[in-house]
Amino acid sequence: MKDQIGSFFYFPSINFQRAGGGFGPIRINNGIVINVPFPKPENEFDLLIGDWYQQSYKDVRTTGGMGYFTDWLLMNGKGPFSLVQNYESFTLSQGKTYRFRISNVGNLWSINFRIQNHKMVLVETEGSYTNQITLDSIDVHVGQSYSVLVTADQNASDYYIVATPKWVNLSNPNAIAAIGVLHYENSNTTANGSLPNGPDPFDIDFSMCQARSIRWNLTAGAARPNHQGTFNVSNVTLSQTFVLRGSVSLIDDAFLYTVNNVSYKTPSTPLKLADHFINGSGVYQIDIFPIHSSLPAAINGTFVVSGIHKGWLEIVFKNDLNVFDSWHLDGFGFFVVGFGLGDWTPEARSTTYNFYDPVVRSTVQVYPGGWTAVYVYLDNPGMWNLRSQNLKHWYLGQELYIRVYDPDPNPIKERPPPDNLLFCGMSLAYIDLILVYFYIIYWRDK
Ligand SMILES: [Cu+2]
Repeated sequence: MKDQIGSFFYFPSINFQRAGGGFGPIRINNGIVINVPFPKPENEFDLLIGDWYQQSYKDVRTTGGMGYFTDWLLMNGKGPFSLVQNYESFTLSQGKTYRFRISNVGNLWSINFRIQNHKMVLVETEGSYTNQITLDSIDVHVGQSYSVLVTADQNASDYYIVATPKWVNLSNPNAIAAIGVLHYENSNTTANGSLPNGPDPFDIDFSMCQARSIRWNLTAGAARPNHQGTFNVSNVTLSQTFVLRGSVSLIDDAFLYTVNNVSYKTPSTPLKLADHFINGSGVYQIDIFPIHSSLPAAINGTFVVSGIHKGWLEIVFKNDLNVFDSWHLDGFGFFVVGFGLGDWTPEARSTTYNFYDPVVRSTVQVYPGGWTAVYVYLDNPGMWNLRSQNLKHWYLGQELYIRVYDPDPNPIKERPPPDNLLFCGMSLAYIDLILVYFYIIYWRDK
C-alpha cells in the first residue's frame, strides 16, 4: 500500500464474476504524518455504482456478454428510490462536509453522477489528490474511482443522488437511473421534484473537457514524505511507445475483442511460471506481435511484450469501437497526458499533451473513435496485465501482458516462486491421494 493513498475497489478477475456482484470498496488512508489537502470530513461514504444484468452472470458469460445487455444501474447493490423500498440512503448533518468515494463497478456503461441541488468538490482519484474543482456532475467510467466532498449547505430536506448511463440510446436516460437519497438528519421531507439532469449522454466535448480539467495537485502530500509533484513527466525521455488499438473481429466464427488484431489466448501454464522455469518456451513468444500497428487479419495469440525496466513508456490507446472503453494496467499508475478524437499522430505530443500536471491514476477512459495517451514509469519488475476494464471486452480477449525484467534477483523487488509451487494446477483429488498415502505409511510404521 506504499504509494497509493485513496479510493479503489476489488473484484475477482476471472470467470466473469465481477458481473455477479463480486466487488467491494478499498480505502487506503494517509499515514498520520502526511497532511491531507482538505479538512477532515465529518464522515466518509463508499458508493459503488454499476450496470447490472437482469440474467445470471453464468448465463451471460457463456457468450462473454455477446447478445446480452445490461438493463439496470444499481447503487451499492440496491435498486432506485422510485422502485424499491430498500434504496441507498446517506444521513448528513446540516452544515457539515462529507467525503463520497464513488466507483464505477459496472460491466459496460460509463456513468454520470450528480446530487440534486448540491455541488461536489473533486479531491482525489485512484490514489492521487487532484486539483480541487467544483462540479455539478462527474463522469465515472468503468473501473474508475473518485472522491468528492459534499457540504450539507441546503435547506433541511432529502435530495436525490443520481447516476445515469452515458452513450446509451434512451429517450429518457433518467428512466433507468440509479437513485439514492441524501437525507438531512433534521429533514421531514422526502426527496421530490424532478431528477437533476446531467449533460447529454452523447456530448463527448463535455466529457473530454471535464477529463482534461482533472489534474494532479502538485503540492499535495503523497504517501512518501515528498509531495506528489516531485515525480512528474515534464522532463522525461521516452524509452518506448506502444500504439494499441482496441477493436472487435470475427475469429473462427466467434466475435472476439482484440488489441492490434490479437485476441488474447490464456495459456494453460501461467505466464509467470513459464517465464521463470522455461523462458516462456512453448507457452508464449515474447515480442512477436506488433505494438505500433495492427496485424493484417485478426488472430488469437498469447500477447506478451517487453517493457524496459526503469524506462518511461508512452502508451496510446485507440478505440475503434462505438462505445466507451477503459484501460487498466496492473502494477503501475498512468500519467494521463492527453485525450483526442480521430487519429493519433506524434504531433499530438506538442499540440495536445499536458506534461505539466497530468493526473496519475490506475484506469483511463478512451472515447468512442478516439485515443488516450499515458506515460508509465516501469520501475516495478514483473509480468503485468494490461487490459480493457470493460468486462465484455476483457473477457473476450482485449488484454496483453508487459514483461518488465530486472536481472537483479533481490527478493524485495520480486519474490521468487514458493517451494510448494509444483502443487499448482494439481487437482485437489490428487493432493488428497498423496495425503492418504502418507497417512497409511504413518500408521503402518507405528
Ligand atoms: Cu490492477
